[in-house]
This record gives sequence, C-alpha cells and structure tokens, in this order.
Amino acid sequence: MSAAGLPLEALRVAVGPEHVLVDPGLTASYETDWTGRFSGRAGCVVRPADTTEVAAVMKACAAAGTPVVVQGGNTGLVGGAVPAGGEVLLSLARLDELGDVDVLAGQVTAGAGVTLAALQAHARSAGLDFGVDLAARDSATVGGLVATNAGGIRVLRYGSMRAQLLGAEAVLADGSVVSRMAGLLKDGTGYDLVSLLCGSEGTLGVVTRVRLRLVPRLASRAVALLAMPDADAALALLPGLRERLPHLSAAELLFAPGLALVRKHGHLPPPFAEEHPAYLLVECSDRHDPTDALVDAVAEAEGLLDATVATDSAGQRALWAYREQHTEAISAEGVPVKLDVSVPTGRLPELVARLQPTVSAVAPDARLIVFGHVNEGNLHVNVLDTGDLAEQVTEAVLRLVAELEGSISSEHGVGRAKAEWLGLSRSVTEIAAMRAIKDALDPAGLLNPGVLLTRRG
Ligand code: 2HG
Ligand code: ZN
Repeated sequence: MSAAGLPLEALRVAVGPEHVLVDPGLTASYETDWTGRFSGRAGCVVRPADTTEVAAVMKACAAAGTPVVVQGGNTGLVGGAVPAGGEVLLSLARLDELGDVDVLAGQVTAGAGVTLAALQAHARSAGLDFGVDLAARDSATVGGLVATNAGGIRVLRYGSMRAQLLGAEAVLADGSVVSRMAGLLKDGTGYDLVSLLCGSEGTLGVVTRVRLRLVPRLASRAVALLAMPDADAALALLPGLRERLPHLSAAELLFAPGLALVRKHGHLPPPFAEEHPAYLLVECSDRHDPTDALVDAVAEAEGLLDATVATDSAGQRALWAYREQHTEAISAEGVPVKLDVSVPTGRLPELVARLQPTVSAVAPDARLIVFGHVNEGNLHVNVLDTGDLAEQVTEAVLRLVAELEGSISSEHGVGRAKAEWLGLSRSVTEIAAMRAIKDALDPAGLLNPGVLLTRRG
C-alpha cells in the first residue's frame, strides 16, 4: 500500500498505470459536481475498461479497506458521485461499449459509461428508440441513470429507468460479480437484484453493464406551448389531454420566473406577445403526424391564455429550449439549492402555492425557480441566493413536501445532499431494512459511504 492508505500499486496493476490519476490537474474535473455545490478531493481517480477491471479495482480496495465513490457522466445533482475526501474515485466513463440491437427481442446491451445520447442514436439507427430522455443526454451515462432510477421527460409514456431495465451486471464490494444479462421478460426466481440495484446510488454494487428494453421509434412529433394562469389550470387539462391524445409523450410545467431566466441567458425571443404566469409544454409522438390531433385538443382546451403549436423540427426545438435550458440558466445565475421532489399529483398546486412563503420565511432574499414534470407531480425546486441558509431552506422545503405526503427525491436520487432527511420519506422500519441490505452486501461500508444512508456515527 502506498502513502495515504491507497492501494495505488494494486490499482495500477488492475487498470494500467495510465488509468490511475493522482495529479490534481487531472483529478480536478472529477472532484466537483455539475452544480459546483458539492466537491471533495479524491485519493486517486481510477478508470477501468470493463467489468473484469472493475472487479480487480474493488478487490484491491476491499483488501486495503479503502472506500470507493462511483462516477459516470458527473451530471448528478445531489452530490452522490463526488468524493467526500480521500476515496478512490471509480470512473466508469471507459465502459462505453454498445452491443448490436436485438431487433427480435427489442433489447440492447449497454456499458455503464455509454451516454444517453449515444444509446438513443444507436437504438434509432436500428429503427427503435430508448424510452428515457432528459436534458443532460449528451453527458449523462447509463450507469448513473440506473443508479438514480432516472426519470426525465418521457415517464408519462414509458416509465422511469427501472421500467427499461431487463438485466444488469454488477461488481459487489468484495470484487465478486453478479450477472443477469439474458433479458428475460419473465423470471420468477426470487429476489429481483437487478431492480434492487436500480436506485441504490452505487451503495450496493457497481453496475457495469445493463440489458435494456427498447421502444418503437415514433419519429413524427408535434409540440405545443400553452399559457395559463396557474398550476391548477395545467393540472385540470391533463386528464383531457391524456384521453384525447394517446400519443402524448411529455407534459412539462414552467413558470414566468424560470422562463425569464432562460430567455435572458439563452437570448431567446418571448414565446407570446404577453407574459403569462404558467406554461405547459406538451409533446405528442407517433408513427403518423400527430399535429392535427394536438391542434384540435388545444382548440378545445379550457382556461388557456394563449397557445402555440410547432410543427417543424426547428419550431419544436425552439419550444423545448424554454423548458430544457432551465438548469443551465439557473446555474448561470449562481449555485442553487436544488430540491427534486414529488407529491401526489392532485396536491401539486398546493405545493406550488406554499413554496414561496415557505422559502421566504427562512431566507427572505432567496429567489425561487420552479419547473417540472407535471404528470408525475414532480417539481424541480431551485433556490438561488440562499447565502448561508442552504440547510434551512432544504429542511423547510423537504418538510413541506413530507407534510403533503410527497417524496424528498423524485428522480435525482438522495445522494449526500438529502441523506439526513431520508426519514421524511421513509419509515424507521424501511430505513432499518435498507441498512440491513447494505450491511449484507457491503459489510465494511466501502461503496459510496454517506450517500443515500448517512454514516453511522
Ligand atoms: C430536468 O428535468 C432535470 O431538467 C434537472 O431533472 C432539474 O435542474 C434541475 O433542477
Ligand atoms: Zn427532471
């Protein structure tokens, strides 16, 4: 073992010396998360090429008792993939192999380091598509999507990442490998380890490859932006839109303050002649052009202040930009407190209405930007200018969500950011069961310590 308790020699043997990074100039980009809010020094960064090398890394770390933090595209928003200090940072970026698309089964095998955009392009080249999509598609990787059970903009149609997952290969904390990659659509042989790994945020094993379900490619699209007075009006439209538009594939909510930031930083023109308080972006995708159906549904929708339907792809991209550029526009203003929460859909308007007073009560100067995936009752609560009140703002918002019977993490994971508040969404019995599973699979607590479950102190 080398200085600082790192098994550097064993790691160099495992992955080749050029893939063990210790120079701060080389490790820096792995050590801070996308938002700039979470960072810590890694003992070293290790970049294995495949499952066998990941297993060798885990064996070396287990033998040395060195904790490991697992990282994919480093697009996470809850501090779950950056070191707390001194861990081996295991980057899965080089596990970027994509298997041939199995058209008969409608499945594909992807390495943990494959980006979502690469996976989508690969599926489309075979006449199929992948059911999950989100704004960070160019950098977010399959491993991270599985680790967080990512959601995104198509959950309404295809469900979250777990619903796409038919198999996984993972390296456990002791370096042993579990592999269920046959892509069986029916399998009644006991505990579903693949599903358990999904959403475990790298705390139970290192997912190295997955078998994924693909969906039909629906290349014809229509996108509409609807202006409305408030979140109630948007929710009231949803059942009718779902019924009239069986090809509905996204329903996204945004508000005037977020749109103003996006326009400012993206230099975008206003979508309508006048400003409006709330906006619903809807998309339909089908084999045949869904524009007429969407235009009819919009014409009959009640309570709209204005509406625009984009038919060509440039116009559709322009409407999506108002929604997808929120994250970057917010970060251009400062380092936000990001709280990704969900409530039972019917309680969304109450959450929206109570957020501003809740935040203002603890941080009067803070700026609130809210947007999200309306069908799932999922809001992205971003708070800027919290100063040294980030903790208090987090606590107040998460308590409000718990009061509304919601979840403190909808699709970004718990990470380090929210681990201490897990008890607001999970019972004492549930957390005890989760700890028992963690202890069984990772008795020394080497994998992503402090992520999801707090360290026992
Ligand atoms: C999205 O829906 C992502 O765009 C990011 O989940 C949300 O930046 C955020 O808060
Ligand atoms: Zn989201």
